[in-house]
Amino acid sequence: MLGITPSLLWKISIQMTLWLFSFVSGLVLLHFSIALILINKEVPQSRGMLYPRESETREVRSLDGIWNFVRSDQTNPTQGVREEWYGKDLSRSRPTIPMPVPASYNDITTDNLRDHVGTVWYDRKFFAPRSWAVDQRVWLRFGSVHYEAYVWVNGQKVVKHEIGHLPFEAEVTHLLNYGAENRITVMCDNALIQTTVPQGRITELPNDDGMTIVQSYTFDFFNYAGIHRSVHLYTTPKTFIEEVVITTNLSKDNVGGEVIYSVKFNGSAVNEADNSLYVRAQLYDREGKLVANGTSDEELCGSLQVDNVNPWWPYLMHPEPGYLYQLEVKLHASNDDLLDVYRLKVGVRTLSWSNATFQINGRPVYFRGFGRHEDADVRGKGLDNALMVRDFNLLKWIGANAYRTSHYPYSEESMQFADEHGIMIVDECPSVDAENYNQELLGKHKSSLEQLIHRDRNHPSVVMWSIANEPRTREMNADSYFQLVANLTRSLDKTRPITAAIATPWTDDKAGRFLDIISFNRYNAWYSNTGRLDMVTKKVVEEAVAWNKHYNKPVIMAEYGADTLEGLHLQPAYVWSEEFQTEVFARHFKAFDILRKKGWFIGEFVWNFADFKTAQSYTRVGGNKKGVFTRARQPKASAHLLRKRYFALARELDDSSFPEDLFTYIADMGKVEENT
Ligand code: BDP
Repeated sequence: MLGITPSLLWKISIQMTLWLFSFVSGLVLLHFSIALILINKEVPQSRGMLYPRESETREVRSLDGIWNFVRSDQTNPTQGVREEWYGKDLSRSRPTIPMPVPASYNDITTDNLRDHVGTVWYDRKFFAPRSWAVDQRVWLRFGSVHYEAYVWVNGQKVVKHEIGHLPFEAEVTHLLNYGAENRITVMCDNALIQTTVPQGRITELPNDDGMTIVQSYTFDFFNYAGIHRSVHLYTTPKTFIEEVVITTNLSKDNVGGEVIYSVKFNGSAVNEADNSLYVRAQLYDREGKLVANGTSDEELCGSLQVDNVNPWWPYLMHPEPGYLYQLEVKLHASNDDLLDVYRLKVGVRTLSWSNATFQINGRPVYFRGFGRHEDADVRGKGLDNALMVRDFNLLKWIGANAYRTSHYPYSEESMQFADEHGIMIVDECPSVDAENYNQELLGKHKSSLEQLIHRDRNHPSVVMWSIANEPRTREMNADSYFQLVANLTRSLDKTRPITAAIATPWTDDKAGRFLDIISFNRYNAWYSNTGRLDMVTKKVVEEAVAWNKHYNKPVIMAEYGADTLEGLHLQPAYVWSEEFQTEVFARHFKAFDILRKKGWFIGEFVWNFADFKTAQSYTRVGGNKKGVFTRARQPKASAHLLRKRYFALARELDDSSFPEDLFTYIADMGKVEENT
């Protein structure tokens, strides 16, 4: 067994203890007792998990497709483990239904699977070719399973992973039947409690049939669950490249580039004392021309010099944005035998920041972007290439240069796409609305950042780490908690600044001093002074100035917006109408232009890119409608306005030109506008 029963019981008992405690002692006492004991403990270090890529030494096979699926009885989540459902085909324990992978399971069926709380099971069969039995290793890798996953192959336990949106893998060489059929079984648990990231609560409530289990959470997006990203089998040689870490530099004039690499290998086939393995690193440009090559030192580190380098630039900041080289890493034995080959894309760029600016390749950046969600009809948070490509087309159409992966890590495929298209990413971990700071939560929060940085450290598109969204930073011990989280983040990556999207008023905030860049979320004319368009501009300016004065750091407005029902038109503007959203944006633009002149205001991010699903609530009509695009990815009126602003900013700041269709011809007026 995987220790499942104790783990699940533990989750539930912690939950109940917290409830009981808060009931008896009141919340203040709860915070006190939990908060006073925060200790800085080491977090487990991730290993391996290079994105699966084929090469002359590696094969990759997808296990995506239709799997078999069973939902457990909500009141008996551990039954399948006790009865060892993983020991045979699931269909022999329970009737199964078909379930697509990757996808969230919630919106696939027509019954109430959507609101199921607890465990569900998946299985499928696959063949392992005979050729894989010889002289290599086989790995099983999941792009992400939300929230907690337990995996068996042929009835044998393989791996357990907690925290959604992040990859995990295990070697399965010894568990496979080669030249024969194999079975993979996955149990997935979506329960969120006070010690998960993000947090939630599970309560037992009376219903018409007796009692039922209810999941609640404070965050504002639906807790979609299941096997969300691709499942791969891949092979490596016995001795293989396990890690590649890249950093890059540019000369002052951006003409000379440097790619610094560090490689780790793993392999029992190599004598421990044999430190004469070496790496041959070769860098190719877009045309496939070799531009630099070198051999590592005995630590498997080295650097490549690139003359007349093409730096990685954000979209619209340069005529050739998102320039990527290909780095070929070859691991050789001391006798020159080629052991393993791995290739990855590399963008050469530098980042720097101060208390007033953020620069890429020595040029100041002004972020024009979005908060987003991985969310769509039917597939929920499941990876969908059609949707991903459509979203990037829309980002470029609207002239955005950045987005925040609110409120969790997005797919590896989308990170690669952002690299290629020059879209800057504020990369956020899954901590949202953190509260009741406790030791267990701290450990998992830090681990989520460790896993995120391990996964995303080589992406040129990642320009900032966001360590939380809207944590309750006025609470007791928010300061020591965020100091520990920020310290860990900095210790893992010194090349990127740290931010967090904060909604606590600056007067009460205890986390900002540990950040490099202050991001704040505020909904003027929506959650405060609803409908009052005359109460936006001044308030935004005042708040941004106050944050800057208080912490003396660059400031970003990370969220602003208004729910908007597509097709609802009301003049004069009235809440929920397209006119209102457009007006709210315009009032913010005015504030941003006042703030930009101050120098330290470095970006504006609309909430949200597209409409998305939330938990059911009387404030949400079919979900959150603050999208500039509908959930089907069609523009609302505000999208056309935002497009004009983002391209106007790009022209003013980055000297880029307008797309031909930016202004619709009206009369001579239109021409005048075009020429200014
Ligand atoms: C902010 C949250 C975001 C919500 C948004 C809203 O960061 O997740 O969706 O409010 O209410 O506070 O629309």
